[in-house]
Amino acid sequence: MAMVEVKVPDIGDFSEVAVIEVLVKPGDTVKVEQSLITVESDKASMEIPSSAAGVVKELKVKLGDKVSEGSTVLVLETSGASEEKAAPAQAQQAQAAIETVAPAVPAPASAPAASGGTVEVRVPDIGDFKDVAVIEVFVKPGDSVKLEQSLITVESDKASMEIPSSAAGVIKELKVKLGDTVNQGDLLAILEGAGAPVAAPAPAAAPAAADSGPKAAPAQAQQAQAATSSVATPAAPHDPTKPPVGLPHASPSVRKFARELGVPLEEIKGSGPKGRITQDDVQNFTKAVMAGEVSTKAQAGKGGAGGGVTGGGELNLIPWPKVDFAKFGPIERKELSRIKKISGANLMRNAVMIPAVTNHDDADITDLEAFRVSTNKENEKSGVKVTMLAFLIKACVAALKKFPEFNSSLDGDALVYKQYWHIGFAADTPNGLVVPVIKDADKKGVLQISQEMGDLAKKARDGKLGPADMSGATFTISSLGGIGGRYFTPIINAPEVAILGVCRSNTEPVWDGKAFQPRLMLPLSLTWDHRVIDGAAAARFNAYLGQILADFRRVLL
Ligand code: CAO
Repeated sequence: MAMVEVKVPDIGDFSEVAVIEVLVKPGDTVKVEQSLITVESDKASMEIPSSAAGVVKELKVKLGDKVSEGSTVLVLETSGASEEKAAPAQAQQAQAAIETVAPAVPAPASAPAASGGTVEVRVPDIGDFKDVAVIEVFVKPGDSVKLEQSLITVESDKASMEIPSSAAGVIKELKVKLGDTVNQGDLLAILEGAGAPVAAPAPAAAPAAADSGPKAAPAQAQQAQAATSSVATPAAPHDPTKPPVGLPHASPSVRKFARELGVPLEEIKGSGPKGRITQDDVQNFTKAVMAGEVSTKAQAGKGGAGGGVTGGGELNLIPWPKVDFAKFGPIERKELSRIKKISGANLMRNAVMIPAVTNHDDADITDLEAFRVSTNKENEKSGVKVTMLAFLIKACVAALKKFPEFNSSLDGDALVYKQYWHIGFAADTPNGLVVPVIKDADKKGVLQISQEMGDLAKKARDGKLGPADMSGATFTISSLGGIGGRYFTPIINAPEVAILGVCRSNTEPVWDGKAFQPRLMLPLSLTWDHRVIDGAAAARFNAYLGQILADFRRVLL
């Protein structure tokens, strides 16, 4: 047994290229010449083969790393015998790569065509690649192309490469089509317009992963713009539950396109020759995923397609409707405020993740409101106005003490019961909703709570609340009483487990057993997390709250 470091061989001018695929992992047994990683520059991608056989002990690169010739890819544990062969094998492999991409004769420049102002673009020196098939055509007559823009992809049984334009201009005539075979010097296109012919870039071929020998391509290819090796294995039909067969067969530009979209290439069935994945395949796959017609392997693992939550996984929602509103009438677009962006994300999470239920009830606050009004009259000079919300905070503290799970938070499989009672209240501000917190509401009187609430509400409206003013709440009240409404379903402010919504009180006829009496009734809406609280407990909480509000002396009990 011996350890062998497998290094990136001479890959010509391709230095500091990004690792875009890691094809093996520690513990894997690899053969000589088996592809280990794929690297990609902005022009080309190639697979780096192993120079020895053995078991992968340690990976020295990860996705996104940049490597150059000589960078260690991994450490292999080899048997003694194969280790001895490893060095020559490695050398040979490196040699193969050198021969494939080493610098050599510059490719011919584009030749001005006979007619004035046009330029002929021909297949440059592509080494040993003879009669290679055109498998992709990226341009069409009328297209403007830049110097070095890929025009076509050609493919042999070992490698594929994109052929760049040797000049900039507009394509007047395209001389090749899909399925044609081309050789060095063949006319690809006639360009006209802007670009003068420039010393041409020529394509380089990288060694195919499966290319076993130094026969790949001679050195001339160095100036090549685009080279890619790919294992010519047809992509498997899409079945996210099955591991992909072979590596995705796609050109560098398609790989890049897929990577930008986050599309798993190995899950796409290629429609091109030999199962090659085209840009259209990637687009169609993306559309199918977005429409919920297929799911990716990642989605299948989490629950799959099919609308809704399956297998305990995440929501698989259809895309948000995209409407051009301006088609229907004048519009004005305004960015959401910072507060709205932040609170929106929180509300979204809480609405989606909490199995929330809302109980509606009414509390008779006839006497309490009379008491509040008289207290405010007595305290007129103090400047502190006692609000119904302050009474509600105090009443809620009493209910939370009686039903402690309403003052708790979920922590994995445990409930954390808090021994403090900090009550948040939703405050409407010009910039959006904020929730300042009255700390230790159990230790404060209604007057003090009213005063603090007034101060915090002003701070909120002035946009001066700090994080400390808004953190630590154990329960929240959202009061729309000053505005109106009957009932609503507030969203729990996680990690709290319940929230009380309050609407405007109304004088209503209430049957006292003998007759209808006019009573001031306060609508209450309690939303609770069903993972923590049961419906019966919620009904009891509301009933108890109603009793306290009906007779505030109960707070003292
Ligand atoms: N029933 C009847 N009248 C009520 C009432 C109720 N439940 N609650 C308040 N009122 C009255 C008040 O007595 C006051 O009347 P006066 O001016 O005659 O005294 C008036 O309505 C205005 O009250 P207010 O809303 O300014 O004061 P508040 O203490 O009730 O509330 C605050 C303060 C900061 C909570 C409130 O201004 C606010 O921002 N509310 C909106 C909260 C919100 O947007 N919630 C929805 C969140 S979505 O989940």
